[in-house]
Parts: sequence; C-alpha cells; structure tokens
Amino acid sequence: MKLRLVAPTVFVGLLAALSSSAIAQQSMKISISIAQNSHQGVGIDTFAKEVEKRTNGRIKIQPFYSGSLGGERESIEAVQLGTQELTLTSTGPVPNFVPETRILDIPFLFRDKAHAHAVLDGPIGQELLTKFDAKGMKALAWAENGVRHMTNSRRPVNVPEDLKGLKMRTMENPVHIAAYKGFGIITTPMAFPEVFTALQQGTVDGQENPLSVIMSSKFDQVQKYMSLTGHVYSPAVILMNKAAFDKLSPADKQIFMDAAKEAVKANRARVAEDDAKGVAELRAKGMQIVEVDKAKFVAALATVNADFEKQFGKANIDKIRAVK
Ligand code: EAX
Repeated sequence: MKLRLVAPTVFVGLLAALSSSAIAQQSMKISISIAQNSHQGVGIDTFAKEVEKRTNGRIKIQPFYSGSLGGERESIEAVQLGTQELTLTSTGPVPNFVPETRILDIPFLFRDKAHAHAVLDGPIGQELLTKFDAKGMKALAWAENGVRHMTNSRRPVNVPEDLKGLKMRTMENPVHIAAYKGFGIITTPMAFPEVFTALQQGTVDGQENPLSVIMSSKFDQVQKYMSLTGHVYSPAVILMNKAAFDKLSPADKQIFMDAAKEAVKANRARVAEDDAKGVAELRAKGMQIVEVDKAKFVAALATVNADFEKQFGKANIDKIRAVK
C-alpha cells in the first residue's frame, strides 16, 4: 500500500533528476581578479548569460569575482592547465605566457580607445589572438580594461619628475616595468588581489589603473592623488582552455565566440560609462585630481621608447600607430 503511494513520487523525482541532468550537462568556471560590480564583472556576467541562453541551459558558466580563484597570472595558469575553463584578464601577466602580446602594452601606443579597438578588432589583433593556441589556450576575444592613470598617497604628480622615487605597484608586465623605471618610479610588481592592502599599509605609495578599476576597487579610500596620465591602454582578453574549446561541437564553438562578442560589447560600454563619470565621482569621494600635460610624459619616455623600437621592431610599432 505504502509502496504504491511512494513509487509515483520517486518516479517523478527520478524523471526530474534525469531531465535536469540532461539540461545542465556541463558547468564551466570563468574568473576575474576584480569586483563583480565592474566593467569586467559586466563582461563575464554577459558571457555567462549568453552561453546559457544560446545553449538552452546545456552549458552553465559559473562566474568567480575578486580574485577568489587567484590573481590574473594564476587564472591564466589554471586555464592553461584546464583546472579552470575560462578567465577574463588584463594583458598584465599575459606576455609571460604569450610574448608576442608585449607590444600592446607599450605606453602611449594608442591615440585613444577607438584606435585600440580598431587595432584589436582588426587584422593585427586577430592575428595576435591565434598566438595563444600554441600555449594551450583559445583566445575568444579582446576585451577592455581601459586607459590607465596614476594614483598615489604622497604628492600631486604634475610633471614626470614628480614620479621620481615614488614606490608604485605595477602589474607583472615586463613592458610596464621597463617604462615606469624610465619615469624614475621604484617598481614593485604585485598580483592585483594584494594591491588594496599594500596601498593601505603603505608598502607602496601608489599604483596605476583605469578609472573602472580604481572605482570598483575603492582605491579612493587609500589614495589621495590621481594624475590623468593616460599613460597606457590596457587591453583585456577572454581566454579558454584549448582542449575544452576543441571539445565543443562546431555550433557550440560559434556560440562561445558570439557570447564573447556580446561580453566585449557590454564590457566596453561600461568602460565608456566609467570614463565619462569617473573623474567627478572620484573627486566627490575626496581624491585630488591632477590634469597633466601628456606631451611631457611622452617625452620623458624617449629613451625607453627607442629601446622598445629595437625590441619589437619599429615597423611593427608603426603599423599599429598607422591604423585609423
Ligand atoms: O584587470 O592588475 C591590474 O592592475 C589590472 O588592471 C586589474 O587587475 C584589472
């Protein structure tokens, strides 16, 4: 008697379990090193939403924020190994994996974001994306971190000479480190999740990042001065473990590429929003904002730039500069 009552329930339960496992066949992780409420958070949330929608829930993307799976270098390593399928990362630590990308992080290379988009979305950028293949990664798309500005807790930086002797956290990026040394900065490479505490405790005087990162990381709480140096455009990239990508059906591969495109659209739109309101917002939070004569900062890097031309080939740099 009891059995007859229980059996249908068990049966229905079993059916539900079966069909839900048929729907959610696969789950993948994607990470960023900064907060969810950011240009990168919007990017990976959009990616997750689009993949789930376009696969009718067959593939679920789980987003992880604030470096909870590690900093950017660690995330790239995890993607390479396949312990994590996806990450969205700035190009900070990328040259340590794909040296060809170093050229993108040269200071004052891009005139503005539109120029950067034209290069990254055009033949030069698309060719660079293929360089990740040999390193066990499929680069789905270039995304955006933004135009970087300098902040510190010591003094207003009006001219390049004011940077001399400042101890600044840099990304683990060889091109940035060389350039900032050229300014006379004492460079301290550090993974992003450690930066807030390092600024708070005075381990370093300053750091440099786009307005989007400065705002979403609340650096205004630990940094008094910001100079609008716009010294380098910081690309980001959506990376996937190559084997995991190769395992997808052709239709799903297309879905991942299309979802990445949507993610980049949302990510760049948020950067545009942040850049439009960032200065006013950070000023309202008490930061002292310094407008600088950019030409002086460009001039201060003349020697370093001559060095980059030798390293990367003047023709290659000129090719990027010439993109309209
Ligand atoms: O990707 O490490 C950095 O300064 C990056 O700009 C930040 O983590 C966002």
